[in-house]
Amino acid sequence: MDNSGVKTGKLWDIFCQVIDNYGDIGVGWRLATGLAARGQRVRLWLDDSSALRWLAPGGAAGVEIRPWTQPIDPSDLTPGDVLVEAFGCQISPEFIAAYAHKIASTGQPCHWINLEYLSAEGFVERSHGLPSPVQSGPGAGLSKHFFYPGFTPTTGGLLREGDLAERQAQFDRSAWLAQLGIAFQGERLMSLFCYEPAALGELLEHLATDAQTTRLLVTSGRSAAAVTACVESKDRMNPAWNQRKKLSFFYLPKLTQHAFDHLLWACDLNFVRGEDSLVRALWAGKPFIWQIYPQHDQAHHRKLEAFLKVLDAPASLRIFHLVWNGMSGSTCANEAALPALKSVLWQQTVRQMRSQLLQQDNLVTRLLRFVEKNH
Ligand code: TRH
Repeated sequence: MDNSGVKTGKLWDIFCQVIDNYGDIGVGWRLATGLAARGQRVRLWLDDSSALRWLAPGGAAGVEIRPWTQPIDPSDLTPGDVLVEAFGCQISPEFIAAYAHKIASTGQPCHWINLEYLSAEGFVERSHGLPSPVQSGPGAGLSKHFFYPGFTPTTGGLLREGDLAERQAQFDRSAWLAQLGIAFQGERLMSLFCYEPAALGELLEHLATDAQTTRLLVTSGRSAAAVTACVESKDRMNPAWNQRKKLSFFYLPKLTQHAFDHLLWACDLNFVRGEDSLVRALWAGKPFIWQIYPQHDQAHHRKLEAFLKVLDAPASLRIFHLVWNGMSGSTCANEAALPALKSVLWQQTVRQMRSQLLQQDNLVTRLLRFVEKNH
């Protein structure tokens, strides 16, 4: 047994489909390694594992990556003890059939977890842990259970490694920046991980005319493309927009998940997006702005409001989030100036939420306990 009172050594099959961006694989990988660090054996089934080449090039002991082919190779139809379907993916029917057969023939309990997206909305507490009987298909008669990550003790919690505080305490900012080739001279550092925020142009404009010098560390992919497009357009329309060189850019390579943490720890303010980097920004304890993953039906508006409430965001932080997420109808320069003006207040807010969250068990502990308790 480990210190959660949980028996060790179950074999987990985590199924994860990469839709777009890096969130699904990022969370799937973190969950897999978190379980492995707690003595579990994990097979992570991925339809596209290519992002792991840069996100986690070294792999991890106890985690085996399996290609999720359609159909699954018959020789791979050997289910373990726990089945996790991440983010509403549909586990292949042949694998479910093999799992149902194993349960029927060995009498092992059914541990079938439906891992949902992170949200601060009220339904999460109500829905977390509920059973969902399977009515049809090869799993008919079995029951899945919803597992909702969340920010309160009655949800599934947040992913957080056991050695995070230790790593953070040992982090050497200057050495890390130097290793990346960033000639740091005391300027304000901001990281940028975003989609295509409408207020990006205004923010750059403000930073270019601010009294303080800023270096923007731009992550690769969509963020870099958005910044490049913005800068090109400004250079065309008003070549003198950054004449005083108050704003400079450093375009980052793709970072490992470990190094992505270092980026957030190194900066004075972080722009993050999606799901996993939001959680990492919370653990970093630095002021941050979150661009939520946009949904067609605008469901992300409610989701963002719910998070801002849980964060107990002061008005300035709330306003900037609305602007950054295109929800205020305004991108005026005054609002774009807020990150520079309010960072102390924002830091206090983030620190407060962080210290509350650190008192709660992490997601892996809760999941292990949930699996043991439910059967
Ligand atoms: O990439 P994302 O926008 O992922 C999104 C969201 O998770 C969203 O909820 C989901 O529905 C959608 O994908 C399909 O943002 P997120 O969640 O922060 O994931 C990014 C991951 O990539 C995170 O684990 C950090 C990691 N990362 C690195 O490891 N190195 C890097 O250089 C960068 C830029 C990111």
